[in-house]
Amino acid sequence: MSESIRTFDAVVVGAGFAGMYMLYRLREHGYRAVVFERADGVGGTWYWNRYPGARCDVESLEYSYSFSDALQQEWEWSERYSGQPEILKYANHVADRFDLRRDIEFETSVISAHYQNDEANWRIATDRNETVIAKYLIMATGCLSSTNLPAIEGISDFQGETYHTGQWPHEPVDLHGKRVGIIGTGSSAIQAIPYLAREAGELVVFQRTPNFSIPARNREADPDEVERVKGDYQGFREFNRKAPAAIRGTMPGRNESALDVPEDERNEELHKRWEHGGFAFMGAFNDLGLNKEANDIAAAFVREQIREIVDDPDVADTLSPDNVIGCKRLCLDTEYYETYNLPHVKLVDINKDPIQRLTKVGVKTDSTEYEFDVVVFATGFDAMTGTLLRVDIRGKDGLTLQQKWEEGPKTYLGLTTANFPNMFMISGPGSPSVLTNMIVSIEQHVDWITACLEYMREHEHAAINAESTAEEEWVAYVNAIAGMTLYPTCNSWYLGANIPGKPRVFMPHVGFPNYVQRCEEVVNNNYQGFELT
Ligand code: N01
Repeated sequence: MSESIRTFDAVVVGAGFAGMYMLYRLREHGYRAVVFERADGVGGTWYWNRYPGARCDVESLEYSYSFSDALQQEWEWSERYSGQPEILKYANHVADRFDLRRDIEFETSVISAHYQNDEANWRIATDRNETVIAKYLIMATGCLSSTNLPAIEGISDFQGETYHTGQWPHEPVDLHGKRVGIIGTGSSAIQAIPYLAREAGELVVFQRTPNFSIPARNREADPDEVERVKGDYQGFREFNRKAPAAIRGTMPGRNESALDVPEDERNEELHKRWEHGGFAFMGAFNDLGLNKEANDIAAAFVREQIREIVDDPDVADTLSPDNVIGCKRLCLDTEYYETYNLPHVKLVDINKDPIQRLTKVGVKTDSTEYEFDVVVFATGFDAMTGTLLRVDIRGKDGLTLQQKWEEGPKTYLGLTTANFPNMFMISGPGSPSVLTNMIVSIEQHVDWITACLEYMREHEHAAINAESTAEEEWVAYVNAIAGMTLYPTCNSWYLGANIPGKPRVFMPHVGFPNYVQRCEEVVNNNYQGFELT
């Protein structure tokens, strides 16, 4: 019996916020599409990251879809910053409301996607032993979806429970009275630690690099603010899209250099923003991300707050970063620093006392063997490229994406990569993605891709392929903008520096409005930089 192969106009990989909206638009325009999703539900990042305390740090009224006014009017967020369960509920609501599930195939991973030159389409294989054919391959696989488990010796020897924050179990994990160790102090750990400390009998935090964290000051949603925003939601969205990171928050940025403001006024501004909470802190002055001297002022202010909050001066010192604030992703917290005043919480600086290995009973450092019932890895992700490179993607003439990106990701607009025709990436490397409100960036990419597909249909084009020169110029441009900021000055995951052996390339595009403008120029110039056949 001959194998029957299903064919589609488009295959979308991933049913997070990007994949769901992509499906909605494809259907709206009459394309036959299927979404393959490895999980058994929608939500992407919010499906996987269920660790205690997981919460979005973009305010709820902004961190939501704008494509349907009915949706944004009817949905009620309960808090200033939504917790993971509420965001996942929202994702499920969107899937039901727009009847998306009938075209999503869950518990199905795409393992390979090979471009067929002669047919100008993609042959895509899943782990269900199925092959499908589609003209378009759309990777909506997320920027932070491949977890990073460090190569610490003895992980499999440990006889207690181990968890990764990015793959937290769906059923509640009982930590009551248990001895818990946590490795890592990034955003996930900084959110989880206060919650773990509430339950654990003993909590030991292993820190390699301290991070700057600003209080989130989460609270219940303010009905007056909700009413005001819903009164002109589209106007609110448009205004936010013009902000550098497409996030406006509830306190406008101040358009003045920190160096031009007298010291007492400077402190007052920083205090006001520390009390207000959230990313508004970095909007205190317009050069905190650009000028080291200005940045030092804000960094010193946060160190001062840490010293005030944390009782033990040595612990405060260990928690105080000495690098550029905002160079690594700024964290938002609820009582993170306060947690270190609890008698059952201990901080271990693994620069001074390195982890040697995990043992049967716990974690062994140079000086001590700590015994645990549970070890939590809050060790982050192989960001931006990890998930794309785990799929065997082959473009023209069998070129693999792994070969092509050996020295780092190369894309045109962060949406396409040369010699992989008809393949799109939503929030791919080289696009603003993780430096913005992700949902705004996702919507912009999905709308751009949809318009491109419509253009191709109208002009009867079989394939779209980025030109190598356009791509080289784009990569150089993305690097040049990053080079104008303080971002490249530290070992962040934006640079791939958290993964041993990963090429060191600054991956996201800095700035949203300037990026949108470039994307529009490309379209207005008949898809400049693309070869259409
Ligand atoms: O991961 P991270 P994350 N030995 O990479 C440490 C988004 N997010 O999951 O800094 C010991 O930031 C590592 O140490 P170092 C957000 O974009 C958003 O916390 O490399 N330690 C670091 O402390 C965020 O940036 C939200 O020296 C090791 C930690 O593990 C991104 O996700 C919430 C180690 C990893 O920190 C990732 O955050 C949460 C080793 N071998 C996350 N390897 C919200 O929206 C790594 N570490 C709220």
